[in-house]
Amino acid sequence: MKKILCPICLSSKYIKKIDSDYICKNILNREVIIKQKKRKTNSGSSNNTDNTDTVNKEYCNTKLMPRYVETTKMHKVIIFIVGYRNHGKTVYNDIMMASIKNIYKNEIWDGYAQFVNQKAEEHYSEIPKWILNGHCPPSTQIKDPVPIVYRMHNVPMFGDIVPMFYDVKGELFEKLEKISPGAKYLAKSPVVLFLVSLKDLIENNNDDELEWQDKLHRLLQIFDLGVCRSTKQELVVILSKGDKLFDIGMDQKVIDYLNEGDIDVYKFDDKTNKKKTSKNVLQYIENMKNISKIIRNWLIENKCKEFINHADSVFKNVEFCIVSSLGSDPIDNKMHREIRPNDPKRILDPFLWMIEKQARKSFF
Ligand SMILES: Nc1nc2c(ncn2[C@@H]2O[C@H](COP(=O)(O)OP(=O)(O)OP(=O)(O)O)[C@@H](O)[C@H]2O)c(=O)[nH]1
Ligand SMILES: [Mg+2]
Ligand SMILES: [Zn+2]
Repeated sequence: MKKILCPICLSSKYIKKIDSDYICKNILNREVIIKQKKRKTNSGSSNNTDNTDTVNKEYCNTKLMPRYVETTKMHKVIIFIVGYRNHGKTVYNDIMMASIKNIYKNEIWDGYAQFVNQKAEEHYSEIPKWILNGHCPPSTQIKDPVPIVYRMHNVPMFGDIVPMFYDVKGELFEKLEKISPGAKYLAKSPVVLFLVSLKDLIENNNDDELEWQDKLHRLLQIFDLGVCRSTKQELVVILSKGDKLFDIGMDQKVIDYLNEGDIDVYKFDDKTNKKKTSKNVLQYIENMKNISKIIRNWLIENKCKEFINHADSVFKNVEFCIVSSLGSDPIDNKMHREIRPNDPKRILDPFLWMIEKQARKSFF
């Protein structure tokens, strides 16, 4: 049987079945205890009884719900977005979750989405509230995240997928010394997501003297220094707030692609939909690749070559995409009406990149 992964400490070694529950008994301060033990042994102490007395063991103690345990064999997709404060991470995560719901409700995909942990159930009741009044959620305060875990049934061509959304405050990515609460999740994820609002990078010059291209590069510098990876990962750079990118002269083909991207574009009507090679899904992914190339060239033409060179050397593969979670620009973080299912644009492109890279391998 495949091992169960604890979504908090990302270890699968210490899950214990206690009565009918599965509980993670990983010791979080294990290293401190081992160090203490070694010190005692080296000092030649004759007392060989439990040397760990002086340190209390801190267990992870995460309780895994039965529905989560059932997803053990399914593809987990870690969605842990790296991005500065106010660039749109939380809004993107929430609108993506709402869109996942809409995609099944409106029969764009034939299946269902299901909550797999308590956090998902709790969070899901919060999303429609702000979507209905159009008032964006406040800045995130969390640094140690508990993921929201879903199960998506019957995703065209990919089967069942289990996305795990971790949302943290952007401050973590502003300074190297702050990144550590996110580092272990980012290190484990085969695909890393950067989310940047170019318009905000260009406009917010009050914090420091850096030019926007250098601020973009700085995000990568902090990731590269702060996250200890053992293998080469893939990177997807999401350009957020795409509705504002026309103003900065983004390539018209990218803007057109964005504007034509409401939720119906994910209707991959195709007789082979459920099989491993849906022509329409492959065509959609091909189109995403073209857009990625155009964005890459636009960035190179706009003096971001250093960022691209660095990213190309750190990652196995670097792709770009564009989204608009709200579809238009709010005034004082408030939309003039509720957000409707067709307002978000190309909202699932980053998700398709993720599953294309993380889940597809085992389907082919
Ligand atoms: N024009 C436009 N504005 C957006 C969009 N998405 C988010 N915003 C604006 O950006 C603000 C910040 O978005 P958040 O998602 O809270 O940003 P964040 O990256 O989570 O920020 P922290 O939690 O502080 O790290 C929102 O309150 C909106 O005003 C979008 O698609 N288009
Ligand atoms: Mg946030
Ligand atoms: Zn754990």
